[in-house]
Amino acid sequence: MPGTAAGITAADVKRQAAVQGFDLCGIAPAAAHPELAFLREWLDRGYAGEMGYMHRSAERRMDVRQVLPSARTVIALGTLYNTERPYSTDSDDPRRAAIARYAWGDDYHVVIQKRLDALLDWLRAEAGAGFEGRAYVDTGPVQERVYAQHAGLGWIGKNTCLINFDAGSWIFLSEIICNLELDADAPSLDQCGACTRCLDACPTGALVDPYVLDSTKCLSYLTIELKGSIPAAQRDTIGEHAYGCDVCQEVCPWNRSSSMAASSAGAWQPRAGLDGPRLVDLWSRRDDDLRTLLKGSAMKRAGVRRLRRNLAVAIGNSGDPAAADALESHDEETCRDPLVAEHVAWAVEKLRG
Ligand code: B12
Ligand code: SF4
Ligand code: SF4
Repeated sequence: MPGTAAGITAADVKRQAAVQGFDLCGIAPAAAHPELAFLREWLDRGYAGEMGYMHRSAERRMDVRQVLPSARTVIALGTLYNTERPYSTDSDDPRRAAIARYAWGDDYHVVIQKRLDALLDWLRAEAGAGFEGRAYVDTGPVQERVYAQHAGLGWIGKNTCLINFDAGSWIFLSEIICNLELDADAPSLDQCGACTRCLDACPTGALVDPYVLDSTKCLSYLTIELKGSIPAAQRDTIGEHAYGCDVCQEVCPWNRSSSMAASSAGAWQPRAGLDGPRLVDLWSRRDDDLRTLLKGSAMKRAGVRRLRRNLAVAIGNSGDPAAADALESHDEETCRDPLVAEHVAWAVEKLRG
């Protein structure tokens, strides 16, 4: 096998990963890990909601050897993204937007893909002819948390997030699947114990059982992935969440003193305008202005139209009757979009009672 012939060791790969800016690196075998099989039942129960791509790529997600038949190893990589900013659960002002921590700064897909490409180039050069590899950061049909757990990066907690013993769970995952034979790390062991804080704190009951998340109830899904109307019965539960949700991680004891991003702190600092903004201030910005704000950020996934849909619901939940005027009077193209207008009407009615 080319990797061993070239003499690359797991220690070499880890050193080079650190050079490229990765905070964590571990090696998992490309094997039939038992947790991979949970995906089928999860999909059958309808927990993926409208995320059709999860169904379409299910076979490949069950085993990376479906993605790269020659795969022997998954090099699992972690990038910390925590910054010195308060948690959403520390705020008692429902007029302020809760925006998920991972989305405050630059788009992690772009930042991390550059590092992955550099690591892949290094592997290709060191391993020589015969090397095969694929690099993904949330972009491929891979159950990233399972391989990260088997590579020793952390365990999959009851909130379903990958938690590192020292660094907590504010970690972006990425990986290189390749045909090198490298010494694998020991898998991480579950440290959740008897704790159930995440299940108790989830505002929607989306964690239907320990380790099982129903996306159709999750605020991250409802505010980011769902393209159409947010079901009326679920709008109250959105609270002030304008984009994503961090509650089940914020309450986790392993994040009480979680490590700050070191290698790339600048990239994850909140952009001006996304640092605890008032809901009404975000709503009152012009479409062009919002497009500029989202450019180069992970939030562009939802786009301005869906952001306005979410803001309308969150403003409706803010209990601030004065905000109803702001909702009705702001006249931008995306405010007139039927999807947005319908959520505005719901919010105005709720605020004026
Ligand atoms: C689809 C998806 C979502 C969906 C579904 C989430 C989910 N839990 O599956 C939605 C839109 C809800 C979502 C939300 C978020 N996501 Co997301 N998401 C993904 C994606 C693309 C696939 C995840 C997947 O395969 N789900 C399938 C189900 C079956 O997996 P699972 O729920 O994790 O369940 C596992 C275990 O819990 C276990 N299991 C399942 N059932 C059972 C039963 C028992 C008894 C046991 C013991 C175990 C067990 O097996 C499963 C193994 O895969 C990954 C990227 C990737 N390609 O992996 C990112 C990813 C998981 N997301 C990520 C992030 C950051 C988030 C959010 C924090 C964003 C936010 N702030 O709003 C939230 C967190 C919500 C949460 N608590 O998970 C990161 C997580 C990093 C980390 N440290 O864990 C990832 C890895 C992206 C990345 N490259 O960094 N996400
Ligand atoms: S992200 Fe929010 S809504 Fe989703 S499971 Fe965690 S606490 Fe619940
Ligand atoms: S809050 Fe408790 S149960 Fe949930 S993931 Fe963290 S340690 Fe595990």
